[in-house]
Amino acid sequence: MIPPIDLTFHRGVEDIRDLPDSPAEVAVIGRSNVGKSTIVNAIGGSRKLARTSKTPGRTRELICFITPTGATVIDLPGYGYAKVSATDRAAWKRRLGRYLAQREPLVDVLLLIDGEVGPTALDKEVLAWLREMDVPFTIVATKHDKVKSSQRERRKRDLAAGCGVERGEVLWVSAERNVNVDRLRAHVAGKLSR
Ligand SMILES: Nc1nc2c(ncn2[C@@H]2O[C@H](COP(=O)(O)OP(=O)(O)OP(=O)(O)O)[C@@H](O)[C@H]2O)c(=O)[nH]1
Ligand SMILES: [Mg+2]
Repeated sequence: MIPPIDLTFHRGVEDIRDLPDSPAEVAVIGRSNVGKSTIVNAIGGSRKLARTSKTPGRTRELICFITPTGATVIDLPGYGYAKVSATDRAAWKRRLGRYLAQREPLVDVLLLIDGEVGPTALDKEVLAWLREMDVPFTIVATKHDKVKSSQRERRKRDLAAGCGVERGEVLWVSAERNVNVDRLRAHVAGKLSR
């Protein structure tokens, strides 16, 4: 078993200028309710690290977690929440664009795609954005446990195709059932130790 990454909550910030200096940073991005905070908890081996919720769209801050060496993991605000106003949506886009373009320590973005739902239009927009901006990213499909085993092969093929990547480039995880959490930890640990 790969041990959890030693993460502690640092702070939540509105402005990227308030993020700490860091030798390497991994950010977690994805639509509301996709399981970002749950993934941070799985990486860190504690259910209490990042707040998870049944009411999506609450977190507007960039939540920063830090390792003993000062490397950082960021839980970014979720997108695609229906009840968000157009103004808020525009503000989210501006802030995310700024973060991706300006955050120098950023070494990898984990783009979370709901395994049960597949990539939404907004997911594809974010993906196009990451590609355009040449930001390194890794696609993580969440909630593997929610996809019926009879449908998994097809779902894996469709999700990868929808994201325009090879099947092997998508890391399927279930935080709930501990599927591939080891692989995810190893992936993130590798990025943070650069
Ligand atoms: N079945 C299952 N449920 C999961 C899994 N991961 C997360 N969930 C559930 O999905 C819901 C949302 O999880 P969060 O981690 O709060 O999602 P989030 O992306 O941080 O959401 P926002 O912060 O609102 O953007 C919670 O009820 C979780 O328990 C999983 O692997 N399997
Ligand atoms: Mg969250």
